[in-house]
Amino acid sequence: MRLHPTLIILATALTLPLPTLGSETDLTIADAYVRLVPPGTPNTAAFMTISNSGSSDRKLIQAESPVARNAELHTHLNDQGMMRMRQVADIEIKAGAQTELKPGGYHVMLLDLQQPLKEGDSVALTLRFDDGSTKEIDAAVKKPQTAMKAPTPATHGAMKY
Ligand SMILES: [Cu+2]
Repeated sequence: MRLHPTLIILATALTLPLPTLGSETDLTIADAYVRLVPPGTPNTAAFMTISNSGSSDRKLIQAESPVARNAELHTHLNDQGMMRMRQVADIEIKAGAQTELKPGGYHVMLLDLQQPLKEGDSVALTLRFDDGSTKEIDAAVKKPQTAMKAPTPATHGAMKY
């Protein structure tokens, strides 16, 4: 029996593995939370663990949230014993590794809060990565970790922008 060439091509195409749908599925976000701050505090920060199961390095390049007028990517630097925040262009998540955003390190800074946040509230965050993919997550508002070793509790609030 002779198969029509078109049928052969069709049959071959059907047996090919499905194309991978971008690298969006390579990234997973866990333990996302937003630090509870006293009412009237203009800014807060979001923390999370980002895991990259893919084979190429990824970068978090942008964040936004409806609760804040602006969101920035920040890190903390130890400047002669003083922990200072600095804006960074991106936060890298190496292939096969994970990057923790945590107090005293990387964080998503939420600037100019549009509403007071209560413990247990859920804050929507949109995270944008360098491959063009985005992740929508919900972060619970939580009290600051007692393990946080900031030199003064007011470090975040006292920062000037
Ligand atoms: Cu910050």
